[in-house]
Amino acid sequence: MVEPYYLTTAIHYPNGRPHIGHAYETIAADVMARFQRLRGREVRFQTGTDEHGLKMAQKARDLGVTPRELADEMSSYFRDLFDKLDITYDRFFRTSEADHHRASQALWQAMEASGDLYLDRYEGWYSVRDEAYYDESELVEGEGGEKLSPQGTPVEWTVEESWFFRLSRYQEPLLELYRSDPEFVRPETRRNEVQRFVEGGLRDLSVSRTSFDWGVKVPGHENHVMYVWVDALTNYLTGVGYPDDTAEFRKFWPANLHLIGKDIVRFHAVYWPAFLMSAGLPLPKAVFAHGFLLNRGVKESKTLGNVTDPGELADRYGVDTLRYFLLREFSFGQDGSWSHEAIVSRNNAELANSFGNLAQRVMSFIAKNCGGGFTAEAPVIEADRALRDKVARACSVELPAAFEALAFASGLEAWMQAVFACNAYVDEQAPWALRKTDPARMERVLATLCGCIRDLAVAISPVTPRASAKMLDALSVPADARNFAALANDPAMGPIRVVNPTPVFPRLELPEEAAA
Ligand code: ME8
Repeated sequence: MVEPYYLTTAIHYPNGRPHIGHAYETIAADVMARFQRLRGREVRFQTGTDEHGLKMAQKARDLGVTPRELADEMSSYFRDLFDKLDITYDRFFRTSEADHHRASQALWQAMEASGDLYLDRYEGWYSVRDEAYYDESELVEGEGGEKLSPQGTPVEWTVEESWFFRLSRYQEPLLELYRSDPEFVRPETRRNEVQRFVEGGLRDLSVSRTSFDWGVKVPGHENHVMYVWVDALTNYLTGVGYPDDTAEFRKFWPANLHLIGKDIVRFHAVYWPAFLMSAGLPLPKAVFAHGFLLNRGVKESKTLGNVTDPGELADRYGVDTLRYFLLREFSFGQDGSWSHEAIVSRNNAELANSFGNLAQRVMSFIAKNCGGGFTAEAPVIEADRALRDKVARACSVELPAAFEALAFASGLEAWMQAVFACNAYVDEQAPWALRKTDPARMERVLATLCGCIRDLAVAISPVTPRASAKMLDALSVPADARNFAALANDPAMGPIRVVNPTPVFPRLELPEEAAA
């Protein structure tokens, strides 16, 4: 039986255009989705936009449009961006869609049936920017003495009739969850953070609002809309058919992975499992929080004028290069700082000069000098075997183990070491010189290299899907042989046939404004 694999990104606030952090998270999730498909799993991959809440309502009011108009326009920019970045989502989720309202109300009713919801009055601090309630003790002081959330955003005192969720009941069950399943929240720093927060005691959570109406209505109390995080988190259930489609739901729920950023761990690792426990639903298997991307060490913001359009980066440097850079440059789970120089030098050193050049030199030589193909007859010698073993280990063992653990950068490092080994082998074996002296040995060397290039192109294909597809086309590798099982079944790769090889990783120049 094919094992299903369900993964999600956070759903993004469409109160503005997408930024590089959105691209980073969604690319990482797409790499994971493609990687799992390559392993033969049946993948369900969901991303989308989180359209309700006060932040959206206020932004729409400022712009003089309705929240729905704002959501429709901005959500389309996210979708366009993800299409441009070759994101293979199965559903682009929008929380304003009708099935989602029904699902959120069903989850609400399940929590109500457990006796976990009650009506009261909320008095406390709220940050519209974070869409989060904070305890007085969590607030910090701003430069002008004003109160700020721990994320540095403004907070306002809020007094409102509200439904409450009995979060306090779930303190022990949550602590037990973190103890019994250390993989539930990763990386470890985030797990420790969450555990400390829960150990500090949990207060019941305000889960509805009455001061605005842009949201999912509370069943039976139509003057209340659900707190935006209640419906936002429910998207993970709606997307696999909750509450109706039980076959699909049973297949994909619980999710294997919620991939999110480090600022929203509390919602995913405290509130979300508590809601699910209350509703009697299974918990997701893992929540992984990645770090934040900075622009030359500085957070991008409109006031600083350093906001980058990720679509422009993709146009300028190529989608594959951007995807590779984002996963290769930073250790996943930690913050990272990007720059134009870093993208260009990573591309040139690794993709263009090392992998691209290797593939193009070998394949264009075969196209020109070997009539496009041959079957190598000369014996395999120790140097050939050693290279094939190293490349197979990197591509079929080391990279997959690292990707499975979301350690993308170290998986790519193992892959890069294999590319370097191929280039060293070309220098040592000098196949071009063998053309006159020992053509049979030349064919064996070239065949060894073609097998390695195939493995390398398949293994890297979740990260650089376009370039890998072109290389594998040129190597005449059938579509159904571009996966890990095929590499294992056919390690030697039989007859060589090369068709129209073209360079897939051009060298890049630093744009003038970045070089200045
Ligand atoms: O938090 N670098 O939406 P969002 C890396 N709607 N990741 C970043 C980032 C940066 N500079 N800035 C933001 C929300 N992110 C909610 C989620 S899920 C049920 C609801 C990440 O648009 C952030 O951590 O503010 C989050 O995972 C995602 O982008 C969407 O952020």
